[in-house]
Amino acid sequence: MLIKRSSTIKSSEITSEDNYLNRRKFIQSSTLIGGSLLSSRLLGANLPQEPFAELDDVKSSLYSTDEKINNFLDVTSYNNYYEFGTGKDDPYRNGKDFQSRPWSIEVTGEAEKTGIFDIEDFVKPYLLEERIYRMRCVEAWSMVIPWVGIPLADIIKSFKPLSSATHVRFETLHDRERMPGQKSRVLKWPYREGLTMAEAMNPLPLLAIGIYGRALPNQNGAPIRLVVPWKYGFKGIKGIVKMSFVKSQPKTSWEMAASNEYGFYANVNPKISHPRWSQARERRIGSGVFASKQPTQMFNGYGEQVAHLYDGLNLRRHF
Ligand SMILES: Nc1nc2c(c(=O)[nH]1)N[C@H]1C(S)=C(S)[C@@H](COP(=O)(O)O)O[C@H]1N2
Ligand SMILES: [Mo]
Repeated sequence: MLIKRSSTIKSSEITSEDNYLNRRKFIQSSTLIGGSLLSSRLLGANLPQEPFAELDDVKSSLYSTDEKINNFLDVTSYNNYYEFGTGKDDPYRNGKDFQSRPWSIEVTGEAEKTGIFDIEDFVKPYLLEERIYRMRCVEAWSMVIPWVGIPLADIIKSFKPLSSATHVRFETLHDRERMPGQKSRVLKWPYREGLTMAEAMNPLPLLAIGIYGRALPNQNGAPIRLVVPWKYGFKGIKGIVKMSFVKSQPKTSWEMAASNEYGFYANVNPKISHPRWSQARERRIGSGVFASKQPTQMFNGYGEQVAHLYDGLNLRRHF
């Protein structure tokens, strides 16, 4: 496996969208050779030690959008990650020296299999997928990001949750020295998020370990973070150290901070305004200062895959 240190990656390799699109074509065409992808590459995903290391054996996914992707610089310098500060470039600046190895993930609660797993063992059994998803932040901006990861449903199945489990709950690392933003009381730490079991078992949610075919940069949630493309970005918890199968709806960080503004469901919905701003439109990052905002789509455009999850649920009340 090719491992590159971030400092040895030329900016020409990572900032140009054209290069990336070429690389994507390469990935797609290489997956076609002999139709052998599934047999020969199911050997297991290798997770590199170094930030920005290239990830091997990534298959492209039918769930990807063909919308124009955001460039690497947008995706890695305009972030929300309050553990490293609340400014958009704070995670990029203050997350530089964060060490995401060694790293373990604790799995607890209502499941047959529980325990503490090293990140490498946690992801090793799975084939990596590239999923190009829209991401809509609750702050009314959006991006299109090429994630690399593992479907959450596959990982959950391997732990054999019990029928008593109604929700899955996640926690970010809690360490004020390594995550200096946790010295501020802007949120209650650790950052917490959750999904219903039905949401978690939908094919769309991804546990991402990379972007652009490379290991996740710290500011994007290294070494592993959740991506739930039909929900507001804050559901996509970063730096995950704990996954619990629980018997009731868990309290999430943003709900605890302001339950009238941020609900548990947080489904993207252009018709339900945030108390302080409209959610009808969004600014696509990178589209230019003078570009007009584009309309926000119900469920961020993923309704075909997820609308059935909410049959009979009052979305105005369960926002
Ligand atoms: N632990 C943690 N996870 C987090 C956040 C955070 O502050 N802490 N911010 C969320 C918000 S509001 C958004 S929009 C996305 C942003 O992901 P990105 O910076 O990779 O684009 O991460 C989410 N995950
Ligand atoms: Mo967000």
